Amino acid sequence: AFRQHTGWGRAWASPEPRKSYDVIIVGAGGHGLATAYYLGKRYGIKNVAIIEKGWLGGGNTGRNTTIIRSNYLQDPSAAIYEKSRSLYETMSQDLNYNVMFSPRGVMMLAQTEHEKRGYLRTERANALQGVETRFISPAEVKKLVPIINLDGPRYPVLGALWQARGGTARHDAVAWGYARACSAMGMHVIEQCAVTGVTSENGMVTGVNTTKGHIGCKKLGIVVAGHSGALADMAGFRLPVESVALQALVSEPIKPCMDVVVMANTVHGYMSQSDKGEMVIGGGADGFNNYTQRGSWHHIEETVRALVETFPMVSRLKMLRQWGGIVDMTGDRSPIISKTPLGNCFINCGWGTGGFKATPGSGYAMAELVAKGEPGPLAEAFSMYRFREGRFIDESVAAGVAH
Ligand code: FAD
Ligand code: PYC
Repeated sequence: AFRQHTGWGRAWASPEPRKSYDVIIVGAGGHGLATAYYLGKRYGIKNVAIIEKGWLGGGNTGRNTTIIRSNYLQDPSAAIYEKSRSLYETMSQDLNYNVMFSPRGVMMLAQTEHEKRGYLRTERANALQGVETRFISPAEVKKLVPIINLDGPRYPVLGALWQARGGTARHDAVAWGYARACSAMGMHVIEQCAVTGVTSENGMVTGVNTTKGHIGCKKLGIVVAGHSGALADMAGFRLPVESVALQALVSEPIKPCMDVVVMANTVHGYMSQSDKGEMVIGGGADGFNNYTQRGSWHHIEETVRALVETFPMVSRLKMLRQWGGIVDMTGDRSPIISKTPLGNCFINCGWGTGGFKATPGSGYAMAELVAKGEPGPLAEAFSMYRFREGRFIDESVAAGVAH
């Protein structure tokens, strides 16, 4: 007789909110959950609520194309992205949850002389930073990616920046694994509860108004990606961040044909193959501010047209699904992990098109900031006040995705 699985417990509890907590984190995406996880694990702070307006991981965490790499140019970026990449290596063991980390290698194609010079510079910077990357020849590109067309009609492949230890992971599992670990530490993950206001007294945060009533806190962490501007507004300050849509699409599943990740940043397309066989594809971000989680039609067309030049086989594929997420873009394409003008209120945002790879490192650094009230070495360069002081961390090339 057919028997269903039985006895499967819930991975995380669904409690009603308490009157107050030591720490409230707004946003149960990967970054918010990772912050809570490290607050408990590294600082023993467990009287924590993570408040989510929708469902856990339903924001950009569950919408991204899962590329993990740390081949950035500037020292503070290389430090935090490399820390993050290394945390991915042990994440499944740390959380006892299979996040399917697949270090299959990531390559960024150089398709103009300018791009080639840029990647050679990054290769040398990475060598000094202890990040293993290598500029490889067109012949090596072809060996790693047999389906590529090196002589593209507009842009030939002149080589690539190759990070063998980069790769992908299962994005939902990252959120679910952290949520389970937080719940097991006694933290409250509160879904379907939107924060609608931030309350304060004498310049110090006292709590949040939510669709489930007021919830008090001693410290507040705002980790809401594309909605950071809205939350900052509630807390009484302005952020140098814009919100735009970034979209992705997947093809029908096909036989294994490409076992590395390829980004073609000049033509605005990138592609990997999922374990199911779908080709996972993305392009540039929309050029106008918006909060719709879908993206514009012309971007899909431009992305696929660009990829067809480099991967002619794409022209034979049927596309199955398309979706979008709202990404939070700073002017220097680097994140913000910062104190704010409101006392005991901290913000983590600005990861833009590239924060999935940063999830564990970001949580690690944000937890230190929230616990100690001051940034540690990984976060200190990423203060929001750098925009006032002109200390930009320019990563417009390494961000990869055109914006
Ligand atoms: P989110 O997962 O968006 O979490 C924020 C949460 O805050 C959301 O769940 C939201 O519902 C919640 N929230 C918002 N407002 C409120 C409120 N008022 N009250 C309560 N909760 C609220 N990065 C990479 O490194 N590699 C990639 O390959 C990659 N590809 C991408 C492809 C696409 C199509 C997109 C959209 C993004 C991509 N990114 C990629 C970027 C990456 O997804 C994000 O930078 C990262 O996931 C941000 O994580 P987060 O936890 O901060 O945000
Ligand atoms: O940051 O590597 C990245 C990325 C790839 C696709 C979207 N973001």
